[in-house]
Amino acid sequence: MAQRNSFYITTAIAYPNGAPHIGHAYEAIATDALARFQRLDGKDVFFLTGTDEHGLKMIQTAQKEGLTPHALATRNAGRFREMDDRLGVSYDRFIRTSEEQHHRSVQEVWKRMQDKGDIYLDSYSGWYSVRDEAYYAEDETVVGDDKVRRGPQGTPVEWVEEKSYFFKLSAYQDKLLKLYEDQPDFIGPDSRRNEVISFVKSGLKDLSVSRTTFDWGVKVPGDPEHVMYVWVDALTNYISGVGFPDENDKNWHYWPADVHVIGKDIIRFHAVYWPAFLMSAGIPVQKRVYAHGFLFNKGEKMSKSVGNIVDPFNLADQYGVDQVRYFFLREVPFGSDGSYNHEAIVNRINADLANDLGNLAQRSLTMVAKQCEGKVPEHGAFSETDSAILAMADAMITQARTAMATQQIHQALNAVWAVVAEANRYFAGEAPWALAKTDPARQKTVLYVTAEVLRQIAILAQPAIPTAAAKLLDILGIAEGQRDFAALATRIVPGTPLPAPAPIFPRYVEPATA
Ligand code: ME8
Repeated sequence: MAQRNSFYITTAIAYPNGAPHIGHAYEAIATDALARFQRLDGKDVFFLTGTDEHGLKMIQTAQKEGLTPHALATRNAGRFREMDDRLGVSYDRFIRTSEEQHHRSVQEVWKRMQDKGDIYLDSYSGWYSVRDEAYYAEDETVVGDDKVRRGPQGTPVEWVEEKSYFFKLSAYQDKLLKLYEDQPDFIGPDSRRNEVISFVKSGLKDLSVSRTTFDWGVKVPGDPEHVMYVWVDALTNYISGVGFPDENDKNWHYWPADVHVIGKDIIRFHAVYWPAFLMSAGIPVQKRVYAHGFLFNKGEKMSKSVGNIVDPFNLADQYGVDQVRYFFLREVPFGSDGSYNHEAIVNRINADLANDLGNLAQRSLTMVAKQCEGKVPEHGAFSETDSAILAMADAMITQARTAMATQQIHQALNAVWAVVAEANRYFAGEAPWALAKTDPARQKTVLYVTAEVLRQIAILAQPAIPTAAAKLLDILGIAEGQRDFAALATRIVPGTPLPAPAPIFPRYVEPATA
């Protein structure tokens, strides 16, 4: 059983058949923001990510590159880990499905499903998409003008006919429908929930769960001629990641996961197959699956196979890590598709980060440094406008908590940046620069209120922009132990000495063209 205060969150595990692309970066950044938020909110968080290394797609790419699948996986898993580290993704464990412990975990799940009577041997004939690593019914495929038959995600399918073990998915149709009914939060957003419910209602067929034509995978216990279908193996990572099959493992208490964050193309695997496997194996099902949308580069769909990948490392080098994180999290409503381009990124950086937040911090704290002896100023009685902006800042945490509980990351950021905008109006309206001579006591109060509002903004901005928010908290003189959400209930302390205000966000300037 999960301990009361724990929070377990996962990303999908990526196929390391190529280098990570921006879709992977997006999922990692968003999941990281959700994990950081819960950590700051006092939860004991476990954040799992990793790579999905078996299956035909890996074999075929490895063959093309003249490598073994394991060598290919090792090379690219390293790149995924580097991407996470580069983007400040604060995972607790990076799992690779080629790990021995994971193999034991998958075999244990298989044995339990078999003991339950849910696995039987037969033969499969039907359509398979290597790119999706998915079986499709004939009526889910169409033959295009180019004579190529494709599945529902638009990827080519091939005819497969071989001896195979099956999982009695059909026996779980009613149990799954009951699960969706009893736990209305099981699938988000609602559009995906509806899609899954209608898929399950349309009737579930038993699922082919082993292959005999290749051996790169987890062996079926007692029948080593078969390797398991890669999705049985891949989904099980979520429990291997917290110690399964060792239920005495120190991390097992995190299960069931609070949320699996995935892309919309793999909702069926997570919301239909995975809970069915878990029910069969007698393991509690996850609490929630949340599917984000797809990112398009200027409106064009990208993928490793299509070839128009945008490299997340380049993006981070060009714009900065916090800038890229902020852009995707604020710009794309989490759950919807989004597109991005250079102008949109630059606009967000310069308007929201450099101008609205960076300049406000710089201007107000420079004034504090020069005119208030470099200490958080003492304040007098608060005016109505002071109280209004403070109340607005105090209200952010409740809005952010509500939004983040349902993965509405953009809404949490909207709430914070609404306060940034209001703080700018407050600062302009109160004009503290003009008060230095006319009413120095009032100037101090305005600068105090501004510093306090900036402190609250910085604390709440940490999940999205961890490095810049930490810099802002540094120049506000906030101690390391005073940066979590519990500290929002306090106020910045007058008299605290402040370091010289260093800039937080430089403006983005186009590189000079030769
Ligand atoms: O699906 N925009 O791996 P994967 C946003 N191994 N998200 C995207 C995207 C895009 N353009 N392209 C991909 C797999 N994703 C399986 C998962 S989990 C047990 C196994 C997302 O490398 C995609 O939706 O193809 C998925 O959540 C993740 O990136 C990994 O995709």
